[in-house]
Amino acid sequence: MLLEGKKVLITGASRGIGRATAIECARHGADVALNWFKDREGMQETQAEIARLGRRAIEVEGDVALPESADRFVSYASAALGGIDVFVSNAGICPFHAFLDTPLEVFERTMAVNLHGAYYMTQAAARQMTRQGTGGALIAISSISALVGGGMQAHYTPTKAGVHSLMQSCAIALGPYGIRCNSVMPGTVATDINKEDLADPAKRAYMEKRIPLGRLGEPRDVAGCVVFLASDLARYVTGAALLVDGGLFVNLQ
Ligand code: NAD
Ligand code: RM4
Repeated sequence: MLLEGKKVLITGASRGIGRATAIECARHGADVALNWFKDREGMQETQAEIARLGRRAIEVEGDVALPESADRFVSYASAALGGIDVFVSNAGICPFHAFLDTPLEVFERTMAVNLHGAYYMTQAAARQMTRQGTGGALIAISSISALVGGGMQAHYTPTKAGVHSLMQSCAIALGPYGIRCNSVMPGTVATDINKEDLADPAKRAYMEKRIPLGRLGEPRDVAGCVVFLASDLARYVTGAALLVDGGLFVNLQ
């Protein structure tokens, strides 16, 4: 029970890594607030699973790309739960596309959701935490893609490098308030975000072969690491990044 009595807010919590993180936080004793967008059914499944664990899961709909969603989520959730201890910026999209003909809207939407959304949400959470004066933990779901490129991801990888950079700067800005800021960098985790990309058996087999631990990641593999960074076990960790990739990054040859 690493998060007993903590209040945790998570964006994009209706499915995938966000859902697994919400559930893992609840398993560790936290009450949670779920931001979600369009996917009511997924959000309700997450909520039901958390209720089964005997914890509270409140929900607030909102597109993270809109600055007003951040204030709404943070103010509503902190009022309902009685404050915030942990904020996880997870919501993200990755519409795979070749670089040379990526439509402007695809680039702009990816930036708006993944990077601008993370900034608005992180800032709103940090403002609330500093008002409370009780410290806290901010965690961004970055990616191995912050460190290495992807030929079909030139509009996506800069957003993942960007959110890690955001955590580094926030670690400095918010250290004096006792707020720790870190990134988690998942490798390739099978979720809806890459379902189509990994539907090609040759691509899937290639990815699996490149991972020293021999399998793609599961959302729960990432969730446990978020719980660690959110917990007091990581009380002297700030400005750091934790790769959660089964060894993919170091596998050159
Ligand atoms: P997913 O598609 O299963 O989940 C994404 C979640 O974000 C969904 O709940 C979706 O509804 C939500 N979302 C999308 N746009 C939103 C918006 N505008 N506002 C609010 N919520 C929104 O994918 P996932 O793999 O769980 O991705 C979660 C995060 O993990 C993303 O930031 C992604 O970049 C990152 N990541 C994923 C992988 C991977 O291999 N799956 C690897 C590294 C990093
Ligand atoms: C990740 C990484 C994975 C990809 C997902 C969509 O950041 O690049 O390999 O499948 O994004």
